[in-house]
Amino acid sequence: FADIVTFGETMALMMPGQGKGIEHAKTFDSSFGGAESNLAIGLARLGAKAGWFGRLGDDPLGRMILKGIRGEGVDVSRAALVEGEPTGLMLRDVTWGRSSVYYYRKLSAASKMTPAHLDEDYIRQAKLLHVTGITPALSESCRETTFAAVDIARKHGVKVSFDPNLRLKLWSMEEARPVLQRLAESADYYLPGYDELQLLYGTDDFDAIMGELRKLKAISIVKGAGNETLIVEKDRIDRVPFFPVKQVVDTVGAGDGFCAGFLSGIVREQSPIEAVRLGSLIGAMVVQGAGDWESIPPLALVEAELGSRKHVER
Ligand code: KDG
Repeated sequence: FADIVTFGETMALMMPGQGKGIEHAKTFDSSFGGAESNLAIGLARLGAKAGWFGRLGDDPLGRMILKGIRGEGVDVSRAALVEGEPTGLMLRDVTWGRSSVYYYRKLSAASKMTPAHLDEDYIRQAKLLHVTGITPALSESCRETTFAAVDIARKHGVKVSFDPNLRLKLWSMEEARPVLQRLAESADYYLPGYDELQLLYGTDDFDAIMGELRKLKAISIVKGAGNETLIVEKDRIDRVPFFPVKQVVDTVGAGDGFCAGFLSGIVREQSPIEAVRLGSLIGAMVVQGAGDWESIPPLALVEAELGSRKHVER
């Protein structure tokens, strides 16, 4: 069983070797990624008991993914390999300094998830359930499943965290807005990026955005407002500066790494400020390596890093 439970689609991830674009590449590095399993792997590396579940095809890619997530120490006891349904795939490249993602995931095994695939006891025994805005973008039944999982958590007093992970390649802003709002309203911890909030509320006005967040019962952790993270509560805003980054290699996965750091702090009963500092540090380390989750650091490295930085409370 796991203290932090999450679920969603994990896809095979192919990236061209030798820094070429997909169109001209002859060889590809093979890995996998998905916001929720990236988070679960991050949590496991940081010493938390994390569980991930989802549906994968019973095909070579699905088996590669399941072995990979299990091998990182995540509990995958509720994950399923489904015969006759494909595993989703994504390709990613960087051309002319711009990173692009291409999805091949319509009708994947993951997109066929329904509320019947949820194990109520598994969610009930957790301290926290984490959901993202990617899962409800996959299909109508995935949307119902996301709401059903949140309802189960609420019913049993399990805390809920929510990262909107807005993916406009999967749905339009108009379709996404009411779903993401509803999930934000049910969350205890809401982890949007500032750019996502600008799109969600259709405004650049900082005070208006903060006003919207203050209506929520959640503590909002707003990533990337300038070079800092904001912790927004009803009556106060705290600001935590980003950690310096020597060289940005790949920004994908940084938000998931941040979330892993933050939630691992929260389940260890750190204050939101301490937990955000941990998240920030992990985010800064993740952008300095390639891949979605490969460069999430292990706990020992994080502790060494924190020890060398005086402004971090311990
Ligand atoms: O946060 C990183 C994710 O975006 C990536 O792993 C792929 O889950 C993914 C998605 O659906 O975009």
